[in-house]
Amino acid sequence: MKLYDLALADIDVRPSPFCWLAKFALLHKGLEFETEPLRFAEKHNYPDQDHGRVPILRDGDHIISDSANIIAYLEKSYPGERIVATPGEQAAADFYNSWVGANLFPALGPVMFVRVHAAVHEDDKEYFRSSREKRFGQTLEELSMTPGLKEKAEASLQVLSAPLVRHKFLGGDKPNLSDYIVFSPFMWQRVTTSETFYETPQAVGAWQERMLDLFDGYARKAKTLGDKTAA
Ligand SMILES: N[C@@H](CCC(=O)N[C@@H](CS)C(=O)NCC(=O)O)C(=O)O
Repeated sequence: MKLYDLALADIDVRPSPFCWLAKFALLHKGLEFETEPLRFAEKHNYPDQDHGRVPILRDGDHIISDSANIIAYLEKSYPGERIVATPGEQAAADFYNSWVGANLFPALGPVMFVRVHAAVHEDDKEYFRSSREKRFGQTLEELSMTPGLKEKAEASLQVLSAPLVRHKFLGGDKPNLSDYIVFSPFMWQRVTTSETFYETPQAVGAWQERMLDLFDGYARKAKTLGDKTAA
């Protein structure tokens, strides 16, 4: 199996939160896979030309685009360990997905885009800047100066700490789809910058460490920008 994964100028640095979600799903299933780095401007190399986004999974003759479709495909094709086992777990994952979109991405994104831009390949810089500036109606630099981002992040993480004070994972005793949905944006931040923008509640920090340790430390070993030692 091959997962097409977004790469920065250093092709071993893989920031995409949606690609991280797909990688966690594959790891949870215990499936062997390799990743194929793709840069933004390499649309001609994307296996699903109509989609133009990653993650994309190739499994034999099957090509599946979009992280949600990839997860549904894996659950259907590889029963084994469920990523989401019950309708109740799915309902919780749907809530966390909505919370990430409404709270976490808006708090992290404005700070991240300018840093991602600095780290993309030269051929990607114009595309990345113009696509994001068109989407948000501001320059990347203006976005990064959005007032109140620290407070927004900290208020969001207070909400997240509530379940994590009482449970090891959002899935309870073990991680499930909710954990992967929420942790993937933090991987976007981790691989792109080591700067600290906000205070992390203790329960959230401890959960993040547990997430980094999963699957033989797969996420912890991921190469980060400025990281000369990681695999
Ligand atoms: N809904 C899609 C979103 C995928 C997505 O937005 N991927 C971004 C990387 S995080 C991408 O491929 N961007 C390429 C581009 O902006 O041209 C999913 O869940 O897979």
